[in-house]
Amino acid sequence: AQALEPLPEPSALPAGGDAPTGADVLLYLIQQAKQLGPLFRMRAFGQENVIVSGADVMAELSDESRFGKKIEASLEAVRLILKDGLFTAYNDEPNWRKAHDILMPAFSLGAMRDYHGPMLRVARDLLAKWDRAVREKTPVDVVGDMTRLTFDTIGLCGFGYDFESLRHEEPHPFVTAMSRVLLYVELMVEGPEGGELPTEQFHQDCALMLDLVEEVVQQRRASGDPSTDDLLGRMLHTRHEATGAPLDDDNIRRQVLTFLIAGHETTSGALSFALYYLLKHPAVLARAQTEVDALWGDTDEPEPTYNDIGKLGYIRQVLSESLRLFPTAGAFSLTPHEDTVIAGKYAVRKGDTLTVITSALHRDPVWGDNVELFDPERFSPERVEARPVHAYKPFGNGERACIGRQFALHEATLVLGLLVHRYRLIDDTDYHLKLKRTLTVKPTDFQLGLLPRGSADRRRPATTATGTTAASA
Ligand code: FDE
Repeated sequence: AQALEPLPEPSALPAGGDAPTGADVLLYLIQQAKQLGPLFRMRAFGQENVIVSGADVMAELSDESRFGKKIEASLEAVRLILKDGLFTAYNDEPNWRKAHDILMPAFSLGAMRDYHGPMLRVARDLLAKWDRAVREKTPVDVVGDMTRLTFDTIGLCGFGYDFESLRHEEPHPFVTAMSRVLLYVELMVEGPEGGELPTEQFHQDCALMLDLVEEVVQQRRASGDPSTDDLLGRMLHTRHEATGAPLDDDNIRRQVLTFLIAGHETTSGALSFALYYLLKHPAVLARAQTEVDALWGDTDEPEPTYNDIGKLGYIRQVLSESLRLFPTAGAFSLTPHEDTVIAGKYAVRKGDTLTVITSALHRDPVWGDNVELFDPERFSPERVEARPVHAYKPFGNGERACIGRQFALHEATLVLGLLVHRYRLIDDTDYHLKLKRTLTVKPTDFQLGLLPRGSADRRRPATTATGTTAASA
């Protein structure tokens, strides 16, 4: 057997000696991974993590007989509000299996057919809002509006509840409270800036969120609707097949909160990054537009069907590539079931936190020589086939992987398709990507100019800035 070695560690903290916080942590870890390799040890904020960024190591850690999800410090903090909801439940908490089994059918491909209509309704609210911006010649706030869109979508599809945030200027109070709660959670882990945690505010915000959830549940109960077509219906009216028990009321509240948070934060970030990359890569945008034009033709009122979404293969590649460079759920953590040795030479113990920095994994050398280059061709079917499957984990791993994956991809493909079909994207402000992180990572201060596309745009063969046709580029 190979001799054991200590894990590499960063030699010193970056300039200033302070541990980086917020979005800088991510950039710092991506940088360190490039220097220290696929595995290294990181001590910060009183915690010790093994940072994982190599595709080979990820393949090893994907073995669920040896490793499982770890609720590390930040998820432990999120548990203050989400308790034993799916995202934050411990693996051995009975409510995880129960809710997982009850809710899985609500995320099957078949279920997506039912969500398509409400998704389209919300997408049209977005188009109405952005058409107004076009008429008034004002730029749009991409992240704000993507957040409104994804929040309204999960509300309507999951719970039959219309938050109507796209129809209002102010962000929804739930979203405002939630952002502060996520910030608070981050401060709990990384240490409060002024020395004090805004605990009073935190409790108020949690109460506001739980009240709203209560209202959503009560409205459904009062309607007497016994259907099990959406998440809430399934939670209220199905029993766990294995045990015959339904979900209890407190757990239902935690699941609704979980879906409202998980269902919109990550998806809005993914859409925002995709728009950013489309804005900065005219040849890619032109090719995406060629794809939607071929499907929907020269009309301002396309009627996307459920089946159309499966035909938007290139738009889907754009999303996949955006999620490679900036997976919006930036990390997930695993722990070995028993003391063990990884990568043939590093000893790790049961309970240790092995944190996969997904954006660093997605820059492993298996991705080629130019890992920073945005190139949706990486996700052409042949190239996906040729790559080790565990090199790409934007939705986490194994049993605890994202239950909302198909939902998020259907929604995001539909919306991106509609947007590039309808608008030209104008970079008036020469936007430079700036990141913001609270639990998830997103662009920030991202203003986008829009012009309507007309028949002339749709007829013209798509050309790139350098004049080659996009389809052959
Ligand atoms: C989950 C998830 C994950 C894992 C985490 C850990 O492991 O820790 C991840 C990575 C994710 N997710 C990601 C994502 C991205 C996107 C875009 C999304 N995501 C979306 C969504 C939507 C919805 C509704 C969701 N999502 C949900 C969810 C849930 C519930 C969960 C948990 C699961 C379990 O069971 O655990 C998740 N997600 Fe996601």
